[in-house]
Amino acid sequence: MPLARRPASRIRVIAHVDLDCFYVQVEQRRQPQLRGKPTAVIQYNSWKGGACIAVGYEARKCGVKRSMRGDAAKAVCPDLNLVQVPVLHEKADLSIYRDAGSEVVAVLSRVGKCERASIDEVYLDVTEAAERLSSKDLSTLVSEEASTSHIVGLPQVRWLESSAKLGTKEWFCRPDASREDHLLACGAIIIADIRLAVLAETEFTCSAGVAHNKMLAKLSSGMHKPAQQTLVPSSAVESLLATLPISKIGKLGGKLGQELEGELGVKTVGDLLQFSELKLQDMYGPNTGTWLWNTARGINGDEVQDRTLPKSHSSGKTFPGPRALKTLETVVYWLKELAETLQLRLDEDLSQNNRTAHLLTIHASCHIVSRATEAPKFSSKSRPLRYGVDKIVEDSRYLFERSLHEFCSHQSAGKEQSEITSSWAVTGLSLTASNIMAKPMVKT
Ligand code: DCP
Repeated sequence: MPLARRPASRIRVIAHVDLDCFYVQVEQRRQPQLRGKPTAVIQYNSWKGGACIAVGYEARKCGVKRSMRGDAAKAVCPDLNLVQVPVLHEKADLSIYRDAGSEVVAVLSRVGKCERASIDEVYLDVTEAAERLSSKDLSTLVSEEASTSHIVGLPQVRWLESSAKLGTKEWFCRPDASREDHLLACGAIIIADIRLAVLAETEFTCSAGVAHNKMLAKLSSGMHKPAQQTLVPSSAVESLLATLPISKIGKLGGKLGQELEGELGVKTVGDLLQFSELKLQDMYGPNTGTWLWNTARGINGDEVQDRTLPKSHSSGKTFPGPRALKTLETVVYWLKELAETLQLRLDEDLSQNNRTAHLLTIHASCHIVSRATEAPKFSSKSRPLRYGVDKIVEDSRYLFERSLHEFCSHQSAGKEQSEITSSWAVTGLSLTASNIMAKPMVKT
């Protein structure tokens, strides 16, 4: 459930930095002969050439899309270089990508509070650095990179109405800018510089959104890619949200978004503006109602968390088509493989960062063989995490069997139990360790 946090009273400058076609860039750094050539990274699974999980920008120009299998991608782009993710213990080993992400985080964290949001995404709160810069003469500080920033709604920004030819650098340096816009310009200068530092030190390009809160920063980082940045001045928020489909806001992608569409006929974020806070609270509860009211206005009080380490560790594998797991023995075999990888990462986190995880969750995708109608969702289940491969296997097996039992009971109407329990097929399995905390010091 989204949390309606009170917006900060201080003007904040927040960036969302997203690496471009990340796995492809990591592979191109490992194999420089692939640079500039159409390249895609495929999953560990050779069915129809493997699923594309990252597509380089040269390959996108040829029509290759992430949803394609390797064979289909080759058909639209015969020169495509397909690189398979590294493999360990018969499954994808993502450690090179995780480590590459950590290199980038180490550079980005120099400019402000840094939250690692995923393997290739980071939020930065650069308010303090922007405030320090704001007393300086920006005209000498706007780098070439910063002056190529995109500014949402630039032609509509009021001061430009009389002189539409003025560009980004002039917008940054104009003497009558509001304090908000001035700090945003300072943030853009800082982010452009640190993006160049990321490139110089890691060889990776990234794109960024710079705004006054996390929601707007995230929305804008993907607007101009690769290797570009986009700013959202407050004056542009209303028109930006007016046409933005609600699914573009992370927390509105699922059930809540469907309810809004079904119950209120809301399709864009701007459509929400017509409903009072009270009405939204009545329908969706006080917290979600206020969050929706705020979201419609681009208001978001979420703080950038001071976190450069991952929030959880996962180990998973897919079993598409004929590889689906159909017996408990094969599921347990794979639970052991996943548990070994998970335990390795837990050990690494403990020795490097002195952190321990406290919750184990199992997720599975399961369906009923030869059933035309949609099966109920195979529910994820959690329990306190106990360290050690054998214990993780024991606990995850227990959780899997409970979920399987629930799943099969939904199917049982009018059928023999043996027919039901023998007809399931698992196409994806993953174990996640979360609730990670610093290990308390033991007093001696
Ligand atoms: N990834 C994955 N499976 C997916 C989606 C992504 O394994 N279904 C991996 C590969 C990506 C990385 O995560 O390189 C980051 O995903 P993004 O969605 O940020 O996409 P990219 O970085 O590949 O491209 P873009 O430049 O569009 O952000």
